[in-house]
Amino acid sequence: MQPDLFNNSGGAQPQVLPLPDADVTYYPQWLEAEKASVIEQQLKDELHWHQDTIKIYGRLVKIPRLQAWHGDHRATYSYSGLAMTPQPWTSALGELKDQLAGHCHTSFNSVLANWYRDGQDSMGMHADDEPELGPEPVIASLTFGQARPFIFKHQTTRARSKVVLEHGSLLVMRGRTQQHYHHGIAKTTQQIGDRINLTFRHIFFDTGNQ
Ligand SMILES: O=C(O)CCC(=O)C(=O)O
Ligand SMILES: [Mn+2]
Repeated sequence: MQPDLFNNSGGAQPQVLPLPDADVTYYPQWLEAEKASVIEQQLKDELHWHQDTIKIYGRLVKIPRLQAWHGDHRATYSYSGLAMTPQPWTSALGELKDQLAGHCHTSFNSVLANWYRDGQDSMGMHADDEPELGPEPVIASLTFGQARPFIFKHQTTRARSKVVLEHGSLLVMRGRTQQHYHHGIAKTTQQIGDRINLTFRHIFFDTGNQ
């Protein structure tokens, strides 16, 4: 069992997570619950959801969740060996992007959406360290629906810890977090509801028009 990084006694207060070599802040209730529920439904209805197949040890397997990739036209991105061309911003995604840009003092040009349909949907441990994200990416992660533990694993010490990401919460990872940690969402045998997560990112291009 991983120790919890967030002690919820602070209510809606943001908390810098006590992770060595990282810069991660958790904002519970960044979106008010009712507003988050309205947006969750819009995301389910409007995003370009699909389930990709990837090759693992020569075998084709479906990834255990639905995904959608939206963003500026040129924000092509490769993820687990898949090249993804973004769908256009929906109005819900565009509004969130602008709000998050103000909040994080940075700009985002794309968002990866993941829909975990139940406890068997998951995301393996990984870092958001693709070269097109730059050396110290700012990743803004919004959660809707079922709360699930987000696990961190330090790359050198192997220390594991977790924060339960709640409905309407925001997690912002910056600095050298991706260089030092892997993160992921584990499967669970518990009967749980579905969850949508959005990770807003900035993709850099080599054309000079960043
Ligand atoms: O679902 C989550 O909270 C994690 C998503 C994630 O790590 C990613 O999209 O790269
Ligand atoms: Mn990630």
